[in-house]
Amino acid sequence: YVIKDNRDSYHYAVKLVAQLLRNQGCKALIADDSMLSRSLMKQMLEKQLFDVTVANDGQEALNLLKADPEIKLLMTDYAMPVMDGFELVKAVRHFRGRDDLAIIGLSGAGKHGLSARFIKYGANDFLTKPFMNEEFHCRVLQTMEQLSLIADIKESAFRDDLTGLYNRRYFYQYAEKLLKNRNQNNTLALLDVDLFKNINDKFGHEGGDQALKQVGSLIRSTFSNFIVARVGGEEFAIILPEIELTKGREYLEAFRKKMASYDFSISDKSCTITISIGLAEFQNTSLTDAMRTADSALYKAKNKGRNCIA
Ligand code: GH3
Ligand code: MG
Ligand code: MG
Ligand code: MG
Repeated sequence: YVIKDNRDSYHYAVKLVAQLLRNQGCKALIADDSMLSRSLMKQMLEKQLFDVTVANDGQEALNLLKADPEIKLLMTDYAMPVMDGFELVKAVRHFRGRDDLAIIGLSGAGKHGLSARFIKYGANDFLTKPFMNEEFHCRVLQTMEQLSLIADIKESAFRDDLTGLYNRRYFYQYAEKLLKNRNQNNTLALLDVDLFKNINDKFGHEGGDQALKQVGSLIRSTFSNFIVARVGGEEFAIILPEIELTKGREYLEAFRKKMASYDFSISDKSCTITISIGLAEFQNTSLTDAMRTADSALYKAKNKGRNCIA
């Protein structure tokens, strides 16, 4: 049905199908006091493969949004009992940013200035009721496409492209936030490949890259439930949330051994690679401080002769 409406543009249809695939399983919420309007929009959003929930007023919608961070699209009417569309948009933007939730405001025709106010309060777009089906689909599609683009940009900004791990930027920007307001101890591990210069000398820079990729995927698969980042050339960091130092040390010691006996293959030649590890325990303190502690522990591990933990 959606495709039929877009017979005039083949390219648009292709783009649309790509976005529909991304919409699949995505949650959308409709806030509207008119039953007719709710069921019409629900049908239309289901055609775009959304998993749709409805609310009769702004307050009900706000509660649903607070309870479910998986909702990615909000379609909201202006005039509703209890809480109107403007208040809803204003309130929801306090905890759901434009990079995380798309909002389209709606209202009956003939009320000037509503569209501008919706947008000022944080909506991404606006539709006048009664709307043309094709316009409804185009606007929803475009708004969701923007959300997807933001997700793609974020993904590439926060990933290290050699290893596919999170990068330093992600580590410092997000890891700290994830740990805030938790009252338990966390362990931070800083891992540095031993004598990596020798690997580069022996196998060339490309061989060195292959080694880093393999080290990265070994770390990632072993610590799949934790936050892992490549924080420097041949340096990796792992956060083990709510895990005490003694326990953390056990995990890292097991990993150190696993790595030391692992058979790496670089340019079809087998070789061994070892790492030195610095640990720090922290609670609510800044990650930068914990990194400083882990870094001086790492320095000790190197001095102790490498392939060990401090
Ligand atoms: P140590 O045991 O003391 O850590 O010795 P090291 O040789 O590993 O120490 P150092 O930190 O001095 O050298 C790290 C080297 O890693 C230097 C740099 O050329 C290399 N390196 C950094 N990033 C990359 C990368 O992305 N690819 C490759 N191939 N090499 C890298
Ligand atoms: Mg209404
Ligand atoms: Mg280093
Ligand atoms: Mg090194």
